[in-house]
Amino acid sequence: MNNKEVTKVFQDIADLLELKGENPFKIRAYQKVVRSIEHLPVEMEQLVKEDKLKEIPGVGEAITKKMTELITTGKLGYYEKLKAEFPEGISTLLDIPGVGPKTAMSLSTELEISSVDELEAAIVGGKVARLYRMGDKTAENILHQIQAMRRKDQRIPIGEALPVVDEILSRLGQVPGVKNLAPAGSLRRFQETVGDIDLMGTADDAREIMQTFASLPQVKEVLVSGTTKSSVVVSGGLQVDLRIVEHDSFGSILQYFTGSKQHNIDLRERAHRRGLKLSEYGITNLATDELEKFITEEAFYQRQGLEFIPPELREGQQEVERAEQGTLPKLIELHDIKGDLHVHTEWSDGRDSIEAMALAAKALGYQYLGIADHSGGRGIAHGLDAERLRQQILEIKQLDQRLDGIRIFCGMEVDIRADGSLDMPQELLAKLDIVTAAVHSAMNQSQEQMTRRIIRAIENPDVDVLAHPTSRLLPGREPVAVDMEAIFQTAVRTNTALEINAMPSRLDLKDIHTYRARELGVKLVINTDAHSTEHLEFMRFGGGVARRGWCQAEDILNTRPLKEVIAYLRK
Ligand code: DGT
Ligand code: CA
Ligand code: CA
Repeated sequence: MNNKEVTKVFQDIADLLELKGENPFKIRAYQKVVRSIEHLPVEMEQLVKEDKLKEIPGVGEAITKKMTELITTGKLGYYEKLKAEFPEGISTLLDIPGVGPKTAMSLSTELEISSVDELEAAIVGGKVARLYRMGDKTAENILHQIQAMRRKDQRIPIGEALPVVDEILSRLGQVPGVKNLAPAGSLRRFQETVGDIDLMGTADDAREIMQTFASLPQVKEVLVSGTTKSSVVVSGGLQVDLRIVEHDSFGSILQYFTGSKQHNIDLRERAHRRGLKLSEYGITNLATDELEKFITEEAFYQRQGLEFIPPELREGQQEVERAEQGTLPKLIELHDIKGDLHVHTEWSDGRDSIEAMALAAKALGYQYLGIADHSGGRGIAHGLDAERLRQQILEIKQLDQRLDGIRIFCGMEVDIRADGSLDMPQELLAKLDIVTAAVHSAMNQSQEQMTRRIIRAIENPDVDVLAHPTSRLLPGREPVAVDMEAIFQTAVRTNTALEINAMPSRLDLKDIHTYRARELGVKLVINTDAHSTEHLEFMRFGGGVARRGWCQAEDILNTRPLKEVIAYLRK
């Protein structure tokens, strides 16, 4: 049973306990567990084997027992019993935003609805609106939520969503009287995929910006068109919501809709203990019923005695606690990056020349660039054999002499063969400034084989960096089966750097792996894996992953100036 399936069961349990009207603390305990599992960098099956479930935050004796039962037998008696107390499919209904416990109960008892499809049919057939206290408007709202949920099921990689958002924002920014404009939601938190896009803004005249929004060329369908909120679907099926509020409330609304939901719940509970109520409108003093609005998020957090929490950290982990102590990390910024250590050229499957890549890197203000064309191993187009690598080294050295202001490293993205050996003679690898190793074939080896294979490569003294460690692709290709914890521990021991591959279809390491690797002291490097000069711009995506992994500049090798990188590579 994988972590996702375990999450689903514990989420269901929390929902059903809520339905039952159980003690909120108990429900909260299960919700916490769900969150912890979502952020777990290892498979729980492995933790069961190693008797380490208790190390998961929020997991005590009782939950350990339940998890063990579920993971080892595939079933959980407690869950089965709990489910039997309720009509079938009710937890599915609860997954729909806007459907609370009461509604779910009456839908399933009075209309015998047990699935989203049945609910949709019932709404369209007018049955739901006729339910006691329901009415047309509520029923229609649920229908919208179902449609939005379906659209959201196809999550879009952030690399596809961000350019669309940039374009929309630049157009909306031209509307007169628009003061603030920013993305919120998962996109702003830099999640690797987004379900929809949430935009926030303030304007003198909401109607004008809303009109512009609804008539953007990207818009395929207008779902809702109002003065405070509009929703559209753009090409590619992505839903985009725009909310416009008064200038003085921008901080409040941006904070609320940036989420995450878990982060907001943590904040809300903390505020409540201090006599404050949080909402999208601001902070209400419960004693006086006075509402305080916030122009900036900084002021919003400050009012609660908290340090500003960067969006990438707002995932309901330790961030509120750390903000209270004033011990949040100073996250890495794009301008901290001093070079890129993994790019391709026309020598293998890249588009541009070494010189063009070097000049583009220099134009970005970089101090160094690592050329890393493919080795000729199986399945890689135009990979270099030993002879061509020798020629390339010569050419790079000449070019490096000729070009001022940027150091070009001789490197290679060398293929890790199925047995963990490298696809290039040792005497040649020893000539390179930097060797980056990567898996490109035999991806469906067993976890044991794959782990042994990658560890052998990391232990190879010629290897400086392990590229895109899990080989996953977004969307579509699952990560290879590999024991990441063992990889991280080996990398620490051998002082081998692990790559955060910034290519939007990779983002590999991903956020939770980055978090764990950093925690263990693994040296990390953010590379774009650029196959053309434009791809050098992918660095922002890798930066987002690093920030979600709580990385500071010092955790990332390529924030170091040239001298330090050379020293590191010599070791
Ligand atoms: P997504 O769209 O699935 O990629 O993820 P988000 O985080 O963008 O979620 P979305 O679009 O449903 O809502 C945006 C943010 O708005 C969310 O992160 C927190 C806030 N929010 C929305 N609905 C609720 C709610 O019912 N309760 C709370 N506390 N916050 C909400
Ligand atoms: Ca969203
Ligand atoms: Ca949304």
